[in-house]
Amino acid sequence: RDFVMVDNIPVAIEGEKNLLSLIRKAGIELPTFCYHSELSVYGACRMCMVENKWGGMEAACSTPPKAGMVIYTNTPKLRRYRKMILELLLSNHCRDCTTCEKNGECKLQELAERFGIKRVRFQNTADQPKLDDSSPCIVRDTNKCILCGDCVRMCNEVQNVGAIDFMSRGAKMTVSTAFHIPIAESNCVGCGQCAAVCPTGAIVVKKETDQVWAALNDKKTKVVVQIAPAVRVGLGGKLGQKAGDDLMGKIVAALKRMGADEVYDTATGADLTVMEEANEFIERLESGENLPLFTSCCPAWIQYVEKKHPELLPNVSTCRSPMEMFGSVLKEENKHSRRKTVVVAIMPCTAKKFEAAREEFKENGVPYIDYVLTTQELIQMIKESGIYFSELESEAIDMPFSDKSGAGVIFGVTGGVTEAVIRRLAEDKSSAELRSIAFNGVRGMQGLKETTVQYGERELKIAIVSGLKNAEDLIQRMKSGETHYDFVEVMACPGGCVCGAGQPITDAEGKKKRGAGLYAADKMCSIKRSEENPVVMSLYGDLLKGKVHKLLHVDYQK
Ligand code: HC1
Ligand code: SF4
Repeated sequence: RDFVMVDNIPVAIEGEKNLLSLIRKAGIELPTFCYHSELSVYGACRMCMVENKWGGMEAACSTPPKAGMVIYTNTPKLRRYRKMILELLLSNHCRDCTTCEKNGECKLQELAERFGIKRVRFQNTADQPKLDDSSPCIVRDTNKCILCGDCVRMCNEVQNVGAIDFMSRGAKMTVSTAFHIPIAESNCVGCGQCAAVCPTGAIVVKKETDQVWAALNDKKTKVVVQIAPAVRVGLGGKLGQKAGDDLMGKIVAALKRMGADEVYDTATGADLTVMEEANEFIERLESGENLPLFTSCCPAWIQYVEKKHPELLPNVSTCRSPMEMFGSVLKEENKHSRRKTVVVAIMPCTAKKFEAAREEFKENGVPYIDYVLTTQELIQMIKESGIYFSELESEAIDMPFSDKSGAGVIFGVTGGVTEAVIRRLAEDKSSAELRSIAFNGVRGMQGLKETTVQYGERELKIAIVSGLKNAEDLIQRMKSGETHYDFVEVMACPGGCVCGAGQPITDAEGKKKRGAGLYAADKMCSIKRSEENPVVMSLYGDLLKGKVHKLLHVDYQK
């Protein structure tokens, strides 16, 4: 077999595209800042340099493995080289680590510690640009940028947005929006994926924990919380639990201890979405108008359509996202409450913060959702409160909205919305049919999935995309007439909400576990279909009477 000698040990070549993967397979954690398997190879940080048998150095991320290669990963020359890079990076980097949002999670901090950097010999001569906190989703601090370009490639290659790019040259080089405009005024869609790949604190998720603590501590305020599908499987790795495990019961218990008055599951809102979206889809199939129907749950996707393809707005479902449907219901339910009601949504997503602040989702200037916390912020609050999360006993969701279906739960993974809608449309309600829907091509973390379903006489063509570049490619193929669909599910984050930028950062394996966790949670639900959820039925018969349009729909075209 072909192999490479890595530090005098033969390592077989098994299809690795670069030396870096081969070396990591051999159990050596080669340091990198700018390498991400889902992004193109940039080779800028030079931390992954290795030495060959002649004493020459090459970047492991951009060198393909060849049989017979002899390389060394930890020589005195390499250690000196890596320390020098770190020292230079630290020299013009803000070093207020203890108060940095990324404290404890920063790659630069981690590598400085790992390589024993104790002093920095160089002076910082760079300008100190101001913090850009104009966006409701992310905060940019260029003082902490190490120019690895991860955010630029994510925004361009994976999301096709191009809101940020390198500007200027040499020592003046920075990552910026066009003409240095605030990020909120750029074409950024708030997906937060740049923050998810940023190795330092240069781009972080915007935090609202102080406002939520204030509401929780105010006796005159009733705090009603809803928890998104993906959150329950996103905390695991961080709070001493297994990655991907469903921790909903413990989250409810933690929130109750922190002072939440009522805790609900956004999956109940997702059940309402399934009902409304399925109706809308049937209406459009009958009229033949505005097909394909694009899903509307993902606020970054909505912004993408608004900014790049406004001509497609009539095709976007008029359904509010589950978060907003449920938020409207919760505010309506509490309309006559003596205490002021604050609705907090805990989401895996940064763009939900933008969605909650949209004018469309306010009544008399008051938003249906007062605060959106990401999973990361929830973890922060649990840590702050001192709760031993592992030891918490699970608690149930509150009445009167305690029921949800498995269909609502799987919304949080790519393909989940489609599977939920197909469950609703299927005439056959047997468990064999449920299984066959699951094996019909809707599951899996691929960026594009296609399937067909029979609806009466018609064979419906369905596409499921995640990652906005994949959505763009699909739009172009539809526009050129190369393909057509009747229904298209779009989630901006590759893999769907489980991979949202508000979740703790994880690798591909961790993301898969989260997806699997939601399908396992679906299995544990006795109610499988949205239309079987008694909460949904009672809402239609009562609170939603005459208010379906007002509380569950939205017109983004206005
Ligand atoms: Fe999602 Fe959704 S699934 S958008 O990914 O439709 O954020 O989890 O809450 O609203 O239900 C996110 C997740 C979430 C909505 C639902
Ligand atoms: Fe680009 Fe998304 Fe970051 Fe905005 S939030 S800059 S769209 S990657």
